[in-house]
Order: sequence, then C-alpha cells, then structure tokens
Amino acid sequence: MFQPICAPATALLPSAVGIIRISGPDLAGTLQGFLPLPKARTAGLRQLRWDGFDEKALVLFFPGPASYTGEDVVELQVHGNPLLVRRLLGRLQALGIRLAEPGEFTRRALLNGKQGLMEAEALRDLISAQTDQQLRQAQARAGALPPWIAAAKARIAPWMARAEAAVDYGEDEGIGLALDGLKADLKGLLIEFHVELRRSEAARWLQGGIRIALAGRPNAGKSTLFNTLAGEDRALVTEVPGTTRDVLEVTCEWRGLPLRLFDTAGLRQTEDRVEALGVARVHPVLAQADLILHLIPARDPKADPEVLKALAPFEGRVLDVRTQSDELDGDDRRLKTDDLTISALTNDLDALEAALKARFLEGQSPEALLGALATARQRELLGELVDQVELLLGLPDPCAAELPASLLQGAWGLLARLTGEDRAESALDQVFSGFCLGK
Ligand SMILES: Nc1nc2c(ncn2[C@@H]2O[C@H](COP(=O)(O)OP(=O)(O)O)[C@@H](O)[C@H]2O)c(=O)[nH]1
Ligand SMILES: [Mg+2]
Repeated sequence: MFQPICAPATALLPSAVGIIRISGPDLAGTLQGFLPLPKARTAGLRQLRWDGFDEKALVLFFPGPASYTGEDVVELQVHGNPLLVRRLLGRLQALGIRLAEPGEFTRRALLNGKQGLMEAEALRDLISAQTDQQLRQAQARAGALPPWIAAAKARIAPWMARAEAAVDYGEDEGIGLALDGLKADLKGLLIEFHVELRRSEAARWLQGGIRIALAGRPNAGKSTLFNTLAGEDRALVTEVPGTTRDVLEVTCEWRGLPLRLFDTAGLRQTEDRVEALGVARVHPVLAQADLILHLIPARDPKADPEVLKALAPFEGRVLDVRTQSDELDGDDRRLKTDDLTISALTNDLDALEAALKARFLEGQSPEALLGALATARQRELLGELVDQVELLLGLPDPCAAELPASLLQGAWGLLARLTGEDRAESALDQVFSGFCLGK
C-alpha cells in the first residue's frame, strides 16, 4: 500500500488561491480529527486549526478509484500565501502524509491504470508549453493514443500466434509459417512506421522550439527582422551601424512555428570596446543555433567576406537570406532568382516561412502533425521498431520459425514499451524527472 502524499498544486508565490493536493489509500482515516471530508465531488468549507493558525479552506474530495490518481484525492484551496501553504503542508506531514516527488501523482495514476505513459508525457509537455502551437500539439497527444499503435498491434498479434504455433508444433503437426504472407502484411506496416517517424521528427521541432540566430553585417536588418518575427519591439533599430551589442533572446510563435530567436551584434572588426564584446558573444550563440539566418541586404553585390569567415565553421546550418528587398527596383539583376528574398519592412516574409517549414517540418503543416510522437523516448522506440520490421522483411525464405517468432516478439515488446504497458521503472523515472511538483 502506498503512503499518502501531498504537494502544492499551484506555484509558491503570493496569489489569490493556493491549492494543495493530497493522495492516499484512506484519506478519511488519515485526516480524521483535522479535516472532516465533505461529500464526494462536492465543495465544502472547513475551518482548519493548527499551531495557532486558523484558516478557512474550500475542500474537494474525490474518493478512489474515480480520481486522478486512482486513490482517494483531496484538494484544499486556501489563501495563496506561500508561507501559509508551507505551514499547512507541514501540518499534513505531521499526520503521516509525506511530500510528493515531482510527478508522483501522475505516476500513481499510471500505476493504477488511470493513465498511459504517452498521456503522461503529453501532460508534462502541456504544462511546459510556451506557445499556442505547443499547447495544441500537447493537447492532441494528451487526448488519446495514436490510432496507428492499436492498428499495428492488431496486425502483428495473429502473426505472433502463428509463429509461436510453428515453433511449438511445426515439426510434428506440419504447421508452417507463410513467410511471404507475413512479409506482405508487414510491408504495409513499415510504410506507416516511416510516415510516423517522419511526422515525429518534424513534431519534435514544434515541441522543443527552433533556435534561430540572426547574423550578418551591421545594418543588414537583423534587429528589424527579430522584432517582426517576435511581434514586439524588443531590439533597438537605428541606421547607426553597431547598434546591437548584447545578444537578445525571445521565445515566440511565428506562423505556427515556435521559435527561440537570437539577435546578435553585427559581425565586423571594431574599435568600439563595447561593440567588440558584443561580437565576441556571437560565436557561442551561433554554435548552439539549429539554424543561422545570414542576412545580406539585397542591394549588396555579395556577402561580406568577414561575415562569411565568421560563419564558415557552421556550414550546413546557415541559410542566406536577402533582406530589404523593398529597396530594389523591379528589374534589379543583382539577385539570383533562387535567392531567398524578404522585406521585414513590408512584412514580405512568405519565402522565409516556406524555407523554415521545408527545412524543419519537411513541408508538413503544423496542423498535420497533431498527434505525432514528439518525445525523444518515443522517437527512439519508433526507430527501433522500424529496424525490427526491416529485419523481418529481410529474413530468408524458408527459415527456422524461431527467427520470425523472436523478431515479432521484439516488435510487440517495443510497442508495449512505447505505451508504457510494460511498466519498466527506468522509463518511468526518465519521464517523471521532467515533471513539476503536485502533478
Ligand atoms: N527598406 C528597408 N529598410 C530596412 C529593412 N529592415 C531594416 N531596415 C533598415 O535598416 C537599418 C538597419 O536595420 P537594423 O534592423 O538595425 O539592422 P541590424 O544592424 O542588422 O540589426 C534601419 O535603418 C532599418 O530601418 C527592410 O526590410 N527594408
Ligand atoms: Mg541590430
């Protein structure tokens, strides 16, 4: 039996209401004398008295198993004073209710079959989402298991049974495994797995955000683009070269893409001590970026050699962008037709949107990625699943039934690990280490 646990469910900051959550096997008994519980799922006011404190609490009681964790759950709403919440938690601990680990409520929900592992992961992402798109993606995953998982199981299960029968009785009873039938069936499955893998690789960018650094010569239009993408005036913009000194960072969503943008000082040799310090800070930012947009004013005949030298180590992660295209005459020949050309001033940024979506989402729209696998754990397992099915498809025909039998078992096991049905503690630890207290 589990020990009862408690935790603040709201941030420990001065606020209107502070919520404490308790979960345990018999809370009516545990809280007896201190807190008479109200009727199930009906809010009740209770006067709580301890250590000279006298607090009125709104109390909710969800008897197990019809609760979040599957155990009895009690939620207390009190004044949102962090000290008060801590003192009340102290009182609960004196009753034998220990402080919960991060994610422990959800972990109990999982162990009691109230929730799946993938749902729990989605919940963690839902709580930490920073943009509208991230919220939508996490909500879609929290709602239900992706239907392709059940479909894959339904396809594998009969083959698993047949392969095992062939292993057990094959010799005596003349039961064989129709390997060509198996392969034909699995070929379709492999195609679906590849589609999901591709969706999940794109969804990973939506979930984690894309780090984009803006680089280029002074006055290339970095800060202007930074402000336009962020949708707010964060960076100073002037016609004076060397205006930006510190690296600025903003998290935003632009046309459905969650971005972490970094505005940098223009790359040039400079006598100005402060500007030079700014330039020195650019390198680590570039090193950590998923993509560097190298901004080159459209009127420049070619890119600045000094900037090219600074960007050389990051080859493969640099995208040249011609800026300030509004300044060009219609028939300007300095631009090659395949140049990516934008104007932040006139908000002519469609080419940039298309380039980013092609690169990170492989041209898939964010909406099409709803429900895709999005955590590293899930992606890794899906990758292993692909390998497993490819091994099956490569089996020589005929072969000993033990081979397909064990590979099918392996694939089945990977699906079980994906959904968390195998209840492996190591996977749970990995998932719940990212949770906040009280969830
Ligand atoms: N015409 C035009 N001017 C721009 C555009 N973007 C920036 N500018 C101007 O170029 C100058 C330098 O811009 P800024 O964003 O500070 O460049 P940074 O030094 O690269 O950060 C400012 O005077 C901006 O108003 C654009 O798209 N079109
Ligand atoms: Mg600037």
